[in-house]
Amino acid sequence: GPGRRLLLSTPIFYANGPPHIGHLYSALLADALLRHRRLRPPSPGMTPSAGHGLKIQQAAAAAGTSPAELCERVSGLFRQALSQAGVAYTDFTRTSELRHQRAVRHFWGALRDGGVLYKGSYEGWYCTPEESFLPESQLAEGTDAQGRPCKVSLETGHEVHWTKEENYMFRLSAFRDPLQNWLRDNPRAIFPDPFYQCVLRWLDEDLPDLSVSRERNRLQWGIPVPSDPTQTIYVWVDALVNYLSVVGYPESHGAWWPAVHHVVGKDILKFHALYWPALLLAAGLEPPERILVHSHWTVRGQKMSKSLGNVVDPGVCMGQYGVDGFRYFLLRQGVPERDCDYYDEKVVKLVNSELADALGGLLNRSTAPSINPSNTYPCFSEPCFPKVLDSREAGGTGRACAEDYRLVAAVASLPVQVDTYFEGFQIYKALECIAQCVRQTNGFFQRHRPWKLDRRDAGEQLWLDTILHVTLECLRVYGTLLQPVVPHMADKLLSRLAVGPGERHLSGLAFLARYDGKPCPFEGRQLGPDTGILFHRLGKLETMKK
Ligand code: ME8
Repeated sequence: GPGRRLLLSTPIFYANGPPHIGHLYSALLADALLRHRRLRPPSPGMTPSAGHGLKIQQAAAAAGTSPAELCERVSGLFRQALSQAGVAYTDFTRTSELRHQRAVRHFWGALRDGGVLYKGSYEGWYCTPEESFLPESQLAEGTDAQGRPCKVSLETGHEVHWTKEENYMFRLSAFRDPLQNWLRDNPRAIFPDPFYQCVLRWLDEDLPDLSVSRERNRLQWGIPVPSDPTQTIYVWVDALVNYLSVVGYPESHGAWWPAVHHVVGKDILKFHALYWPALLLAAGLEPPERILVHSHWTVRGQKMSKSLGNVVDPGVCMGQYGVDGFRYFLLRQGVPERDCDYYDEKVVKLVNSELADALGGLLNRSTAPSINPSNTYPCFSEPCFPKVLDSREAGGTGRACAEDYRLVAAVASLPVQVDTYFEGFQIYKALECIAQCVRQTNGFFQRHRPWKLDRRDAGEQLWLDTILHVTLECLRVYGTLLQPVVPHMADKLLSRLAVGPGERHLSGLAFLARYDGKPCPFEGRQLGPDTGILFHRLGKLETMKK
């Protein structure tokens, strides 16, 4: 239930290159989920870090620096991008931290004591960018950097190398039944459903044992195997245990574990949905409560890659579209079930129409001095908008029409709808519903032409104030619900409506209380100062980019 402890994590991004919009997307999903939870009674959360492994060791060598120096610099870039984006993480962990290394050594000990490790000679095709041995079925013919034919990974196209070494192996093959049982008992453990089905299919296929260490002479950048310094612990075991070290494993994780939700990209689903739960079970712990999976961002139809030179820098985007504009775009357009395509024109079009015109325009029009000269939260008049549709044609005093009642019903049910979508990891649907309600409210305002009403006429004034009251009540709901996605903009909106810091929770929302015959705490209140346009319309791209 709400208010209970929950650890929300993002992947522990590799520190071998700067952040891009895909990384930011993962972090924003986690951030919005967490912020949404906080709209209900309070609870904490965590986020990212950097890493160990061959991939980083090689990236450092290529950059003519040490792995430690590279990690330091790149993790700084991640931290900076996340802070700029307003990702409100409570913990930014790095695998280089002492608490983490202690946790990994302890975890290794638990695996060893559980009898699930054995030493074996391992031979196979190794793909360094994926930090994995790949079976023949995962290979294809390709070419290396010099254009010579070579074997490559079917999935990522990266070159693989024949590698033979002594490794510690983890008896993954023994965990098919436990994993199947876990998934059968927890049909929502992996979300959205297509990914759950995908993991079930994997479990029907081969489940070979997993190599969980590397020879020290090949990989120095990592944690040595306790009691066997010739071996380094496999980077994925190291990285995954980070989720435990951050909650105080091995001493105090009990307060959290397994109340953890991992947000991950589909590229690392196998590590999180097969290896990680199996390793946890082997170490005497429960699998994570939920794994929330999202697909990838492509750029103008292409995979983002350094070699194509099309990597989109989130810092540049936030500079161009504003932090909130960019957050809104990624969360409104990103659909976890499928890959989404990024291009600049799409961002401009979306934020201009939904944030600047629809939402900003509505606030602007309904609080303009010409229409609300006293700058107060206007009063609701029950006879103008009786609880039951009572049109003037039918002899009643009500001025509201059937569409207005539909608007009120839609906004009244919006918080529950949004809550359901957040719970179901469908933030984009929550935002779509809000955008739909904003459009309906604009329709309501437009339809009744409040600017044509005359304040000197007592009857017209009551109706004018009622229109404004309903509009501001709608805006108050949108501002409250949008806080997890566009925190700065929502704050600006709510401050303008004089909604205090303690009145921004979902519990006390009480939309249109007067309509239900209850007092409205906002009526008659002085509105907050006009601090300017809610969201500045973005100009043509050419002029912005110059
Ligand atoms: O895999 N679209 O780190 P990593 C959306 N260190 N999200 C994307 C993306 C894209 N095009 N590209 C990357 C690692 N991501 C390991 C994780 S966790 C114990 C260890 C996001 O830096 C997505 O979340 O390669 C993906 O899973 C993650 O970045 C991979 O980050």
